[in-house]
Amino acid sequence: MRKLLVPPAVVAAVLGFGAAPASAVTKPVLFTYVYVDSPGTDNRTNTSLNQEYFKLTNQLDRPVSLKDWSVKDAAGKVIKFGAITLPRKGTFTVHTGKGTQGSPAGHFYWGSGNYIWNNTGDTATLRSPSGATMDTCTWKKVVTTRC
Ligand SMILES: [Ca+2]
Repeated sequence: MRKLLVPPAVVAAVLGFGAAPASAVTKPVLFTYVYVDSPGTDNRTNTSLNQEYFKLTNQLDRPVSLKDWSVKDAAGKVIKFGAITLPRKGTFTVHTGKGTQGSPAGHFYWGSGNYIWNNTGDTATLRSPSGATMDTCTWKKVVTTRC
């Protein structure tokens, strides 16, 4: 019986070698920044509360709905998002205090009357509607940093 010899290049093409890998984005939305310590005294004014915030960034090249996604701190305080959509590669800022959702554009408000993020250490956890952990950001000292 005659052997069918297949040139290596053909085998590679059939198996998909050399093609761009289908890169799965494991974290479509990330914590990119936390500001856990409001400037000045923690006097619980709304201005001070809103100077404590975090940022979420969409890694994808398409919009992502954050409806029913949630963020919680280590103590279990939770914010669940309503019908908001992160634009492609877009970033939202979520402030601790009160404000008009989406005003200015890209800014949202936890609506808390007290600080959420512990200055000396905490963990922010982002969850999808199914409860899957999508990202975390942990700090152990006062930080103004990227996650
Ligand atoms: Ca704080």
